[in-house]
Amino acid sequence: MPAPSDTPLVGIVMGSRSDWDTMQHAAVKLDALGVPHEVRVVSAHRTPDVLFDYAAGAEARGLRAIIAGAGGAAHLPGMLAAKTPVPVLGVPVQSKALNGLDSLLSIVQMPGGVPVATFAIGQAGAINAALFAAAMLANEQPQIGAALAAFRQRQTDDVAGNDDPRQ
Ligand code: RP5
Repeated sequence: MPAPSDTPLVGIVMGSRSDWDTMQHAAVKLDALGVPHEVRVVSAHRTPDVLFDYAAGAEARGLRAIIAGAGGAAHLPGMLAAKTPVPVLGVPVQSKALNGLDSLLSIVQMPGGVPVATFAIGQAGAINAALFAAAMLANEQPQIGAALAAFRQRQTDDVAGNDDPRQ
């Protein structure tokens, strides 16, 4: 069993600080599951060179997945996927103008050959991207697999133990 390490295995990136309200939910979930991760603002449009540098170094730094959140013309996940072999999990941030439909379509409609695994708009997508990243790591990192299994069991028990909505 590999020793737990603080070296980030997952990168959480977002197009703007304003995306943190959504993306913090991914960080909270990774923290809860004991998945070492880092968090950065990387804008496809305002700091494109930073995006390219981040993508270029991601694999060599040991990142096993990148959770990328962006809103509106949400090009960050797709451009990362174009520049790194590390799997990119895209989170459409709920935009003010179009409620995140613009974000969703910008992220999900990738051309064949450059995949981005796209999650739900907003908080649910951020949480599920973190759970998915943990699942990707579970086989090789048994402590992460155990934390994920325990979370799923708690979730099941919570629902099963509160099955009368009147109470
Ligand atoms: C995108 O534009 C960001 O991902 C963010 O969701 C959106 C708005 O950014 P701000 O104008 O709030 O910085 O690039």
